[in-house]
Amino acid sequence: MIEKDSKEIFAGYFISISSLFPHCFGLRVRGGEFIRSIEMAHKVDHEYDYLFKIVLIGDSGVGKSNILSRFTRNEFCLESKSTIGVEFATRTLEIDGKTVKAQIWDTAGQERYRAITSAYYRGAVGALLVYDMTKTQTFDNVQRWLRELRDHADSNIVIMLAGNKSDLKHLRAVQEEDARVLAEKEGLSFLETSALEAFNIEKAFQTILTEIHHIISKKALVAQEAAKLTSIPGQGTTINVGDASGNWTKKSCCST
Ligand SMILES: Nc1nc2c(ncn2[C@@H]2O[C@H](COP(=O)(O)OP(=O)(O)O)[C@@H](O)[C@H]2O)c(=O)[nH]1
Ligand SMILES: [Mg+2]
Repeated sequence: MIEKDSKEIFAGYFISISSLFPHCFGLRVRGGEFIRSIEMAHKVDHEYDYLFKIVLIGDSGVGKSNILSRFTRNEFCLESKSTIGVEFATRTLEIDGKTVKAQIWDTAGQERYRAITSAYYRGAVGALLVYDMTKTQTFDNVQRWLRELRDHADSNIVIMLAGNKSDLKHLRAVQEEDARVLAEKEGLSFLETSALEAFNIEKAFQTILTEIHHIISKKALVAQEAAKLTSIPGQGTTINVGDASGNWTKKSCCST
């Protein structure tokens, strides 16, 4: 059911972007990729090993929606399109030889009113916490967003801090080193990104997804070892890669 919705949102979003925003570009920069993304939207369900929900958070205007459109459709939009709400967009990619479908959730501008509901965070196994490296205030608010994650998200959530708009070097207000120190202190991964130049966007999501995959692989291994110790020979074992809240979704058991 979720899959059907995602396709409808994906298609609707594409039409609105191309017809309403002539300032948006990137659609035909890589024609092959554009065609491929359309094909991917119509792929038969369940052609993946894992489905991971990732949430985008951070102050309004830092570039979350453009990071999402760059990653899922290779688009960038100069005009803010905060009035257009999209629940999530997806992209499927290979991680450690597994097919992973990333379901990335974007706010529809609720962050401006500090009104993101706990439903937004529910089931998320990864978060991209974005600040604007030309605006100190957005970096200062990172702590507030971390508190928000602590209050609403799973405690094992994988978090990456992203200093976006790295193309605006002459306007830099947040030093890379300061962000690196904060990330280390809080146990987060960190990258500077540019949705405009498509810099480190791919790497940011790859890093989050790989880290999540490593965590579930370890869990599966531990479960396997435990099962070996307790199972009666010849009866087979069951590997449960999910946690109590069912966050870690394996195709064969619980993604529909
Ligand atoms: N120069 C530059 N501008 C960006 C970048 N990412 C987003 N923007 C611009 O920043 C504004 C806000 O972006 P948006 O994605 O709507 O931010 P959101 O409110 O966090 O979703 C828009 O005018 C974008 O064009 C970037 O990497 N570089
Ligand atoms: Mg937005």
